[in-house]
Amino acid sequence: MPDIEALARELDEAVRTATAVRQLSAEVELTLDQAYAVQAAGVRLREARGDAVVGAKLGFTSRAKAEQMGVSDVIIGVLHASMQTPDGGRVDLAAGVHPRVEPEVAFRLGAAIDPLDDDADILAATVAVAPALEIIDSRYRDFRFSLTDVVADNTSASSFVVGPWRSFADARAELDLAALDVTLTVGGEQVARGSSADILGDPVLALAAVKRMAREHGVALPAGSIILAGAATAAVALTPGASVEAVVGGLGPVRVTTSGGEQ
Ligand code: 0L1
Ligand code: MG
Repeated sequence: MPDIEALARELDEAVRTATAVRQLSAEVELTLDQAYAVQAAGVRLREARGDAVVGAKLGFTSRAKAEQMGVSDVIIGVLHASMQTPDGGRVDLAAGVHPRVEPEVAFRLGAAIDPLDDDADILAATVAVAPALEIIDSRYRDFRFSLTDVVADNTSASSFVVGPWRSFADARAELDLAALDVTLTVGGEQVARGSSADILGDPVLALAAVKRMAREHGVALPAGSIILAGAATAAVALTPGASVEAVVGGLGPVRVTTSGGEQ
């Protein structure tokens, strides 16, 4: 039986010291449920340090990424207060191992959702939508991991930036959220281009997926939760001193600059 708490401490230490570790799966065979138990234990360690849960994120939402990983379902991770950087703010790459950035769509819940309650309507509880950047940072050497490794590592969650929020109801009425152009620019150069359709075919579908995954894996969705729906392009490695901008058509831009760190 794997020592869930010890594995969580090992990954937590890797986060706090920005040090790459070997894949857990090289030494311990974890089931998917055990990998989520490691993730949950890591969340408790952060909470014990006063780092509140502020939302959830999905990974493997693009068909290409899911096929690459040989998986048929999304994965869920937890967002903490310390991970959020303000729009236009700065991310210190020295705080990570080998950070990469991806353009996303974010949603905000106006009310808490109990994932165990069949009647809890996550679509109705969603009040806002925004462009977002997620900085992922696998704690495993060379960014190589198995499905259970990445789940245990809180789906590589590292930091995130949310652009201007707008009313979800207005955005749905005025835009086709399933067909927004997405561009990612680093240092003024476009490095990736995609569509919101690359997020599960429609990023709005991420809301139901988050509720289902939260139910299956014991993730909380408190009022005000920020939901990162998933990446619209492949992730791009970050270097220090870069200005990064994602534009999600109709929702507008979101920006961050990087400092510190080495690749
Ligand atoms: O947020 C994501 O899409 C990443 C999920 C974890 C896989 C990775 O680190 O690439
Ligand atoms: Mg992501």
